[in-house]
Amino acid sequence: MLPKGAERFIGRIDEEIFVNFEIEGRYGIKCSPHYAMGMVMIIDVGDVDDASPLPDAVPKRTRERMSKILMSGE
Ligand SMILES: [Cu+2]
Repeated sequence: MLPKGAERFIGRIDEEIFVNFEIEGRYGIKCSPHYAMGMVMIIDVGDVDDASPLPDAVPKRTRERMSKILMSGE
């Protein structure tokens, strides 16, 4: 998940990366090997429309995890 105009970024295993979020919006971060098990992170930058839906392609278990994260507001 990326706001319009934002660029994807990829980190490798055990690689430390630094990312500047200059475009407001919701960023969905996934751990590719464990994505289907729900290893994800959501970063909200600035004002985010909480009603924005999760993409259809998100696997069921991951969708549950992301929904839980969004509901907790953490
Ligand atoms: Cu992982």
